[in-house]
Amino acid sequence: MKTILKSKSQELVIDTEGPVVIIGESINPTRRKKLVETLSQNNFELAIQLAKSQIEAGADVLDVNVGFPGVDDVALLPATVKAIQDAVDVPLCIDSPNPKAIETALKAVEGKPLINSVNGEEKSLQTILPMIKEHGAAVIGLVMDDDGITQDPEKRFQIAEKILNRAIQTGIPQEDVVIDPLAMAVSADPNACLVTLETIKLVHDRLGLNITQGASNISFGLPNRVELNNAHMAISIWNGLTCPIANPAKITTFVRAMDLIRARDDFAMRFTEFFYNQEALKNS
Ligand code: THG
Repeated sequence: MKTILKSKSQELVIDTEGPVVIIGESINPTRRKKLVETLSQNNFELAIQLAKSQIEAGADVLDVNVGFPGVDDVALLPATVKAIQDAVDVPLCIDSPNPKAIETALKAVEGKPLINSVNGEEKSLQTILPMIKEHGAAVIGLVMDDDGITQDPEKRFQIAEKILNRAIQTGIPQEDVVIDPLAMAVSADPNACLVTLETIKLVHDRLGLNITQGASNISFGLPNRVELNNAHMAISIWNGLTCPIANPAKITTFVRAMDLIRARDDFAMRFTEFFYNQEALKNS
């Protein structure tokens, strides 16, 4: 399955048979006080700096989230999208729980973005999917619905299937639906990782869709987060994860290793190229 995203002038393929695609998470005000301050003043310098540094660190797509208390995201999300697209040429993942902000951002964005997100709630399906169809975007489907979040992988799979079917009925091609199995903190629930890992496997084996997830969600509240995230990432990728939302500075080397091990990087070209690029950046 190939999901194609577009920036101003470039095309990016997320391919279930190809290398892992990294969606950079850092343009997100959670835990970034300085980003809240600057964005509140319509100052996009820090957001642009985060865009550039994530691309240097290996991001293929940039998640853009401007959610913080009191924000007018209906205005700020499209403005941020425009500022970032003036500065860099990679596809965007537009991240907001507010359908009105998604709509204004869809009108402002160039190319073909990934919209983050729709879920299995009736209201979400009815508001988001028509916008995706109208603008020819791709969409992330979160596997929760009007009954909330289930801990049964088979039920999470059924919600993924429902989202896919509703998207197809709306006229959205199946390849433009990317499923998020809802990775959550393993400190709060011992089964949290097993549930999502099994959901990834079911969605991969039965639907063949591309799959994303927040790469660091599982390690909230715990030490040694990078090692914990990487152990979980290895199994997730092996089960069918194709495009994690992650901090590229912390994950790219690991992801390149996974691609090489899985015979998705002939002659270790990408693995070594990334190493030499990073060495050159260090010395520049
Ligand atoms: N699924 C989907 N979208 C998502 C998430 C998901 N969007 C938001 C979030 N989860 C992913 N994005 C972030 C952005 C920032 C941080 C984490 C996830 C973050 N993390 C570190 C922390 O928590 O301490 C700090 C920075 C770091 O260590 O690099 O700030 O699950 N569809």
